[in-house]
Amino acid sequence: MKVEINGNTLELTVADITKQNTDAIVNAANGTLMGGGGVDGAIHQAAGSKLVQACKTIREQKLHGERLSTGEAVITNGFQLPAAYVIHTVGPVWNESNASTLDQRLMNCYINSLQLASNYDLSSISFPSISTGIYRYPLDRAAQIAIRSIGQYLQSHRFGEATMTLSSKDDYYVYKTELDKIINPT
Ligand code: AR6
Repeated sequence: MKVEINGNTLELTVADITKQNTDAIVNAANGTLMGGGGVDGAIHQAAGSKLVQACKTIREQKLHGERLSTGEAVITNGFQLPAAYVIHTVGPVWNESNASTLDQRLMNCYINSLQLASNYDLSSISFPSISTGIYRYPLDRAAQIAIRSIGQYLQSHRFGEATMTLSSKDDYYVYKTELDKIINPT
């Protein structure tokens, strides 16, 4: 499914994000930036070991040894990936008692990643479903935040193509439901 928003496009697809040849792919990382399971593990595996070296340099030089905060984003090359760049962001770990703060941080993941891509003059980006795997965010809630955040950004910027790259048909239909809501508000 592909929709036009203010001259930009927002697409939903079921695919392996490590195979996407957009200018950038987004990694659902953790604050250490040292790799992990899920999509993070798959991206590091496909990019090769230079990716973790680049992340180490960011930790040392840009973050002065600190972890990347939830909702923030940094950029590296894509090395062996088809995508030229990887934007690493840290989604929130779901915790029902703190939902509205976490929602804001999840929104920041999408907005900060798009902003960083724009700063690098990139015009296409692929996102995974941030926080809905190991970080256990409720899928419908995360999908609504993702679609609204990307939609808002595209509404107010000249960007290009944003793609949500989903790992299953089930996820796809949840995201499609949220995208249908912003195209045909009732
Ligand atoms: N392509 C597209 N989507 C994928 C792929 C892939 N190759 N592999 C997994 N997914 P998760 P999180 C989907 O757990 O919840 C890591 O250890 C997956 O099915 O990767 O943000 C990090 O280091 C799910 O729908 O990310 C962190 O510690 C979505 O990607 C932690 O996990 C996100 O699932 C981050 O957890």
